[in-house]
Amino acid sequence: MALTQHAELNRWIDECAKLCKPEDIILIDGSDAQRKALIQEACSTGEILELDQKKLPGCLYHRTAVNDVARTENLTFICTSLREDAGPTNNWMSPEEGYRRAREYFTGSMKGRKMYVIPFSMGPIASNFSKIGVELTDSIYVVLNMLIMTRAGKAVLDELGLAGRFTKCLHSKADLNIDRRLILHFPEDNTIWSVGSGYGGNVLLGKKCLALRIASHIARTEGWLAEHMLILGIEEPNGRIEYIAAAFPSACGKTNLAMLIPPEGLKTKGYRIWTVGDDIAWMRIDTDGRLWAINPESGFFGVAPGTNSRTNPNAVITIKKNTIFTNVVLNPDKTVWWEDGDGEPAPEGALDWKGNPWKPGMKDENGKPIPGAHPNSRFTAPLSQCPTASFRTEHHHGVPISAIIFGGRRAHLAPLVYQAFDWDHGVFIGATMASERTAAQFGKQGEVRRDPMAMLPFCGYNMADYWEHWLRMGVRMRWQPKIFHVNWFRQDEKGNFLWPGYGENLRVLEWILACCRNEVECSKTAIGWIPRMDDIDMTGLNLPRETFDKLFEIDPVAWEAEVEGIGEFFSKFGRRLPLELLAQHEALKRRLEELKGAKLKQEITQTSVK
Ligand code: OXD
Ligand code: MN
Repeated sequence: MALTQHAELNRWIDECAKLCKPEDIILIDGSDAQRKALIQEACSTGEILELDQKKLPGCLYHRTAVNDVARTENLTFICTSLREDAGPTNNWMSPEEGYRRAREYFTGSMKGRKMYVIPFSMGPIASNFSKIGVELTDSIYVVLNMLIMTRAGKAVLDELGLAGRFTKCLHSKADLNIDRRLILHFPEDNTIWSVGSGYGGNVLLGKKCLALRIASHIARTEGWLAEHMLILGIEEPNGRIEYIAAAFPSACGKTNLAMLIPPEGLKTKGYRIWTVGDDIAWMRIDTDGRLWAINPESGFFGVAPGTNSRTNPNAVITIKKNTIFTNVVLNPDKTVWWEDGDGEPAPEGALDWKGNPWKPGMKDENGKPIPGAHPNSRFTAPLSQCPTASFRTEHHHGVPISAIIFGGRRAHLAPLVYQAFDWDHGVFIGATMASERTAAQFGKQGEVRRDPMAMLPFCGYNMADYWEHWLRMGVRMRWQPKIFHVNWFRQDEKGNFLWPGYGENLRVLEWILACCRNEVECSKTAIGWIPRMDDIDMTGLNLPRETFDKLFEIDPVAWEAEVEGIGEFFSKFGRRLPLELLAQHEALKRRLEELKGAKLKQEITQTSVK
């Protein structure tokens, strides 16, 4: 009997089964009974371990293969007929080559295993915003994660009906061999093929692969935006809620910002934070001419190390139950631990993320500390468990966006916050945003990595066309959100952070919303509008005047080097680069020259006065 009532879906499942040769095909219906049976099965093979069900009810533990702990960008490809359509920032392969190479790895890859068919919806089922995908996988770990991260099961098949459109997502762990691993996107076929990996970002195909790479391509043709952004609501005591969407490169604290707790000094103002999403935003222009956003996901796939009651108390509560922990320390009492988390590590009997006996203070042969949890170890938890989860996550319309924020990690260059002069300037700011490598990252420290709109690894087509699309979206909106840039990571000469970050960031968000309501006047600078000191509420913070000044210093010489770097980056895109961005680049250059001239004049006057 056919597995579903959708003829094309049945045909495709058949085709993939012939290729991968599973011993059985199981349709994921979304029921609790089926989920529990799968957990039992995965526990019996050791794929998953049940944690202490009293201390961590519903929680599970998993380890990935040692060489399979992060997204493998070098093995991730956009497979379009024309190389130029993938653009200079993506790895490209022709669809013929992609299918040919991956087919070899998929051949017989599910022998002796089951193939699970997961119908899933990105976004609330039946919302105009949402997209349906079907993932075929040989991993129960993937099924259990997808049940948290997406709306999955029979209701999605019902919505798909007899002939609905869906993204074909095929995944097999195969032999987890890094030399036979590929993450392929075929935007022209609405298809994703991922083989040889078991790491979330490579295999939860609804997330980065569908909701960003494939969705960004679809969004361009359909006239909306698929972005690597958190969505957050800020409620004032009068009940008014304004929503912002913010893009930061991976590992810059998006999850923390999305669940922010108002700082002590602002508590009396009575703000309340609503978390809509921590990673991905799909945004459309509605009939009111405004930009509305949904979070297509229904869970968090967050980085564990660094998550604690100080940095993110809401996350700590969120992951107390029904959570899957991956590559963290397993304590002898079947609880979990990670670096910079809460509590002390178990003194004896713990196992590290590789499954080796581990205790605090262990060092390798070079005397370097051996981490117990992998730095990219993760928790997968339902969004609904977050104490600040927005009541609008299931609303089909999503939430109206008042401000868009771009953020980078710059030690010296970028001020704490500045506002774009207009939409095109905001697109330029997003297109040129960058971060400096920290000691924790591979590569030369301090090196600038451009990560436009935090989409560098996630844009499914030519980045120049993507900017063009952003510019056109601005023209189509009657009410454009205002665009800002923030930098929580500015340092002094000694390398100390100038801004405390975390909950204190609300002070900056408060200013941003005041700008959106035209309630404050700003100071004009060469790079954008910055706040006047009195307009950022510093109650209870004790930030000295000179620190504030340093946070907003604009050094024309450093910015000149930045302008040069931007020029080099833009030159990669040749004639496809939108003229509007070239014009913005020229205008910035001109404003910086003026600033340099003015500073020089000031210095000369000061010297002659002395
Ligand atoms: C993520 C990422 O996992 O951006 O969200 O890498
Ligand atoms: Mn992300």
